[in-house]
Amino acid sequence: MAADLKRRIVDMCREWGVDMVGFAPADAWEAPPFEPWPPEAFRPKAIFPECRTVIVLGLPVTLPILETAPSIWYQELYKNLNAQLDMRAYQLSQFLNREGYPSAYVPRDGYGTVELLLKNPYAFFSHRHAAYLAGLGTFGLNNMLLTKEYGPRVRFVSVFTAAEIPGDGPMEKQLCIRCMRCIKACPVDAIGDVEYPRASIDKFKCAERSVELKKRFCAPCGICIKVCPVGEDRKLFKRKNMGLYDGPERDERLFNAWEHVRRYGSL
Ligand code: B12
Ligand code: SF4
Ligand code: SF4
Repeated sequence: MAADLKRRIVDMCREWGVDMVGFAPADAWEAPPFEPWPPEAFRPKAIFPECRTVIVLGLPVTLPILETAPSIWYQELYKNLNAQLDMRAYQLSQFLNREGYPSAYVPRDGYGTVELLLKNPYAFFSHRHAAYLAGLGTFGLNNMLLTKEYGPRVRFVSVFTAAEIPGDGPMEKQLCIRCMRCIKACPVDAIGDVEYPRASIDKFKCAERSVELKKRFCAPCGICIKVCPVGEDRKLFKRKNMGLYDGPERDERLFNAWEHVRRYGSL
């Protein structure tokens, strides 16, 4: 019964074009796999007491678009993915409600405006931790969840449901290869503390940069996810050789194309 429901959810998501789907038992939050871990009030059962399973959906950030960041192109992709994630998560929660399992989705972000984050840089629920417990990936030094398929170039959304569905995770193998590219590339030195299995970042420095980029119509920054070598998407786009960016094989055509994009539609 539970396995059948799981299959129906996965099939429905595939039809929507959402290939990345994971399931995490709500109880998994109560046994922190590492510290720091989201405090009690930030866990699924505290927010939605009926919750038994958290279903996480992920959509990839297209690498060649992200490479132009900060740019209007990446900003538009970011908005597009956000809208799709929220829509699919809502639809999934409604499907589950119709099936008789009380369910509610959590929006992909959950803050009014980035300026608010300068005072309080938290959301009421963390999709990264949900994706980790759902077996979709592991934390990288850039503080993002790295996936096998797209490295950190995935955005997530979650659905809380009373349905008890078998879980998928967490993933055993650490995906971050500790190359330090994200740390070196951050323009405001926001990534510093390199304690494994996850690093913490200076959320305020990063949020300040986002506020500045927003005024120029090219937020968010995204540099620490574009420079990460992890992800099979690099194969498809022939970007596995990181020397294309900063080695002797540096591809000038790419740099010219990014500069072109950045000259238009933003300040
Ligand atoms: C607030 C926020 C930001 C802020 C703050 C940064 C941050 N790292 O939290 C700003 C604007 C700076 C930001 C920037 C970015 N973000 Co952001 N962001 C969020 C958001 C809305 C909430 C994160 C959160 O508060 N989680 C809740 C807390 C509990 O988790 P935590 O912050 O990890 O807290 C831990 C520690 O800080 C510690 N802790 C220590 N003391 C305390 C005290 C308290 C009170 C708490 C609560 C915790 C705590 O415990 C926690 C557990 O380990 C999430 C969406 C979401 N709702 O999950 C997206 C999200 C994390 N962002 C995302 C992305 C991609 C980015 C950017 C790359 C920008 C971009 N889109 O291009 C950058 C990358 C910055 C970086 N390297 O971390 C993605 C990550 C996808 C992935 N693959 O991992 C998310 C999940 C959005 C999404 N729906 O996909 N982000
Ligand atoms: S999003 Fe930009 S400013 Fe924020 S941590 Fe990543 S590289 Fe640094
Ligand atoms: S850029 Fe390197 S160090 Fe940073 S998260 Fe990716 S693999 Fe890890």
